[in-house]
Amino acid sequence: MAVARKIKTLLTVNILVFVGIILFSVYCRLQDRSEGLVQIVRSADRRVRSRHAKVGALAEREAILQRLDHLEEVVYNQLNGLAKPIGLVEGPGGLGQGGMAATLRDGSQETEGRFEEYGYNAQLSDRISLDRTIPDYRPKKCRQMTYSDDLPQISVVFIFVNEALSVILRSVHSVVNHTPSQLLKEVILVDDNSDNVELKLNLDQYVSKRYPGLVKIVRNSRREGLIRARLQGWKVATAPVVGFFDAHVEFSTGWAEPALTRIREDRRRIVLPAIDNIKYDTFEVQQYASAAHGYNWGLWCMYIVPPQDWLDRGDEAAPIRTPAMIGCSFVVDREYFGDIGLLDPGMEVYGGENIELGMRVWQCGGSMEVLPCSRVAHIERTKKPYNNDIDYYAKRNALRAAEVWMDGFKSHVYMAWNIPMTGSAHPSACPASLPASQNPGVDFGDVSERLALRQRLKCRSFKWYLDNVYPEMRTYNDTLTYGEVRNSKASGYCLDQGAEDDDRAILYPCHGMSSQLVRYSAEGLLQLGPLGSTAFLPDSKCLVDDGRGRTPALKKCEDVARPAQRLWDFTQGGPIVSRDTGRCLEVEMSKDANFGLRLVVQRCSGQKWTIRNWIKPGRH
Ligand SMILES: [Mn+2]
Repeated sequence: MAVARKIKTLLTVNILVFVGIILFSVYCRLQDRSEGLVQIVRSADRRVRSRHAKVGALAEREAILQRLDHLEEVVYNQLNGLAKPIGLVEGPGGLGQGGMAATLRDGSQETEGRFEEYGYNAQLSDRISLDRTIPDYRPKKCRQMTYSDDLPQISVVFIFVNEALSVILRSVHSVVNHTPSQLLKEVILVDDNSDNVELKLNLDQYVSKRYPGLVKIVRNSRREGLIRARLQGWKVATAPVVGFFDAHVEFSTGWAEPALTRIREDRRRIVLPAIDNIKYDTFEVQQYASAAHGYNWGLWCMYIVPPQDWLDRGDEAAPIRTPAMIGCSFVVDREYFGDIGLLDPGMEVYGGENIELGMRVWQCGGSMEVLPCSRVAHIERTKKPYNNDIDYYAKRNALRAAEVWMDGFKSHVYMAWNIPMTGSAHPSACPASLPASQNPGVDFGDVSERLALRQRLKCRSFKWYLDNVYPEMRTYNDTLTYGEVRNSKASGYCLDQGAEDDDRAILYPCHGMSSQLVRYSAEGLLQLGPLGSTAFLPDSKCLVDDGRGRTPALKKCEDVARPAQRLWDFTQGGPIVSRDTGRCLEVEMSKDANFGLRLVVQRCSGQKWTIRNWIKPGRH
């Protein structure tokens, strides 16, 4: 209590000082030089500044009077505390200050429950001030940079569904506290139909009193998913630039100016503030290394090493070219975003839209970059909303991106997800012999509008994009067939890469997941395991008959002593024959093997193999 009283007293003293300053400024008819005033007088400040351009002395006096009016309200708010009645904390100091790790003394049952609900320690969040500071992790050089004072304004959009109120409000406080008031036009909160009642009335009342006129709330009357929620935010945004963020972020000092500068220089740039991490359990803020945002062939995003030319340049503050984005933080010219087709509204929930935007902006004449001088800390939640079905949506969304933007390379997405290329949209492209029951029929919906968009924007090929923007990606264009491989003697069992470190293929009950993905190439390689995707990940290994024992080996394809040892003849429904030894890959019954089945190379006895999917009608 004593501490609370001290803080209250301090605040009161502060406020009295501000009142003094402002009265003094009225008296002297000074120019509006309120740069140093803290954020509590911010919204009044904003009103003044928006008129700053061509005001006469009269208008200015009026603005100052207006500010005084508002100040009264601010003082009231501070003394009474808007956060306190809803169980939250405002103001400087306290737990987690400076981005330090925090803990609760009373780790109660409730903590557990809310952890489950949100994927972070919401109870701890409630006790951390909405105004806490976080470390400045910008490269040193960024702190010396100066920016033009006529940068465009930004609307900041936060999207959420069932998020802790304190976490949402900290995102809001943080962006207001760390964005120059004349640059922050508005904050838009898009609620994707949350169930939680505290996100309705409490949130409404709080922001309307705390940030009158600054914060807009948009509520979806049904759950649209985070992709369409962002589009709702974009629709109501009015500033020339829009920033889209998850509602579990905190902004670093000076995050806005470099981003707005880069966009003003070239409106076709999509700028990604660099991401640091807020730990989900302690809310400690940790610096992440400089990274670009890439993805694998399943179109799932991941951090990747920055491009070589960026590393060679040795300038930590320089923008990092990136093929795509993680998606929790991006800033874009509002009109340009509309011109290039926003996010694909035909995608569901989330996943894939972030990759699709990367492909699209590059292929259609724009660019995407991570900006190390602009930083946002983000909670990586242990649990995300819509978790149960996210694999299905990610798959479906990936196929939409593949069908529209990836030309011949779309086969890679089908391979990565082990989906036959016989989807509803392409009945003509496939051999007719695949039983319908084997086709999971992922319906990716109608992409005709997106294809028309690509035409209209006269966009480049995916090949161009890979060569110029994502050269780290491995390609598998000579693949003939893919999917799990079954032997006629052991139904229900599939070829499997087995343990990753023992270099031995096995037979295992079929599940069609990554360890059972097999690709057979035009050259004759038989590769097992997930697609290697980028050069940063290990590639799948080659099945090898080295002619010595009866056990086939799994080796890195480039490590095979004699190339012929890794080549096989394989026809659908026929044997798998080593081109080097003429032996066949077969299954042997064996009591001491797992499942009583052993994979061997031996004299051909007529066993037959089938593989699930094929791309090109070849010799099989
Ligand atoms: Mn997030």
